Amino acid sequence: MAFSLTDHPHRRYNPLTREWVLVSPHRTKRPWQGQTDRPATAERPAYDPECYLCPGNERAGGERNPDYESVYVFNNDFAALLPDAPEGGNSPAPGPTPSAGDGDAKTRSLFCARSERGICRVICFSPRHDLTLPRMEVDQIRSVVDAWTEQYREIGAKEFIRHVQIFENRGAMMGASNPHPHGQIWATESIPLIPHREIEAQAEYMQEHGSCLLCDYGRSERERGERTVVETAHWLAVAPFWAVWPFETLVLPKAHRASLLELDEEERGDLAALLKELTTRYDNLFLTSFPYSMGIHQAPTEGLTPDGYHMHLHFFPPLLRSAEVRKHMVGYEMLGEPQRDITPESAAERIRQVSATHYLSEG
Ligand code: H2U
Ligand code: ZN
Repeated sequence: MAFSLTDHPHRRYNPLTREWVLVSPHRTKRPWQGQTDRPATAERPAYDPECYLCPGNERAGGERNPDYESVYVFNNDFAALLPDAPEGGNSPAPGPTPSAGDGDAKTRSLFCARSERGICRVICFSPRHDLTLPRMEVDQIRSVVDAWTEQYREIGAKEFIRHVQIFENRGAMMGASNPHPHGQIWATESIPLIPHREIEAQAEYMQEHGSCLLCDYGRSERERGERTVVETAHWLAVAPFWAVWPFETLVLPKAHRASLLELDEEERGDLAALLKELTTRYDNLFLTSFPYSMGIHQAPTEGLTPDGYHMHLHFFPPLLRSAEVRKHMVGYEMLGEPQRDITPESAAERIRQVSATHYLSEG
């Protein structure tokens, strides 16, 4: 019997993080039936007097939100990182001027720590409490894209910030504390683990092949088409070959861009349109407000842009079979490596099959 990616257990390699995922496609031989029942939707009010993100309301920290009308950004009242954390620790400081650090090498290797300065902000996508990205107009999503761009520029310009992580945690299942549409920004003086790996992998690919990893990958996914989920004039969303989460997607600009700052007008508008379509399809998959963690990976904001660096967005949704049944990363996945049953190819097909019009606005 000849090995095939659709029938036999195998491992796939993620060239961005250099991790492997175990794929067990033989466990999913039953056909996809789709979901036919409409869920009971508990509609939320456009304004909730109890919500700490709604316009005009008081936040838990005591400050009051202005009567904002589009996007609103504020410093997180319970920030995980602080700009004025005292410097110290026994490991070398990150960046261009490492200091030696205290203690002998053996102690440092066993009990290594370093202070970390940073900034945390919250970004409300809309004054409307009842909306989500897929239910917002493309113009309003475009304002969110512009705000992300402006925040990356402004926070990235601070002398002690090297990395700006913009993300959205959506849904109680993902730990979002409030249904009001919002995201977060955590910016740090070091480059965190996952972006760091991706930067190195992209730079080494560029050295080895003389071209950009994600330019090459995006081009060949567009030729193959089997993992494409949404394609617009300037953007591509695919279920990556190495996806870990059942309906994970990777969103790429077709042109080589290191950050949101390099996008032109059309590319920005087009990103908003792609985000609307992708998140609408996600909602339609299980007729639910699809939970996910989404984040934008961009070039470090200090020093030269690393060789071959190509910005992108990751969507990591936890759902597996329905609005209630999620994938758990436990057992073998905690101890060995991640595993999935449904292949990224069939996940992409399912996302393509559902409507691009939101189920709540269909007649
Ligand atoms: P999550 O829904 O992803 O938890 O994000 C909400 C953030 O809002 C969270 O980081 C902050 C929390 O610290 N927050 C405030 O800054 N002010 C408040 O009044 C409540 C919550
Ligand atoms: Zn609200």
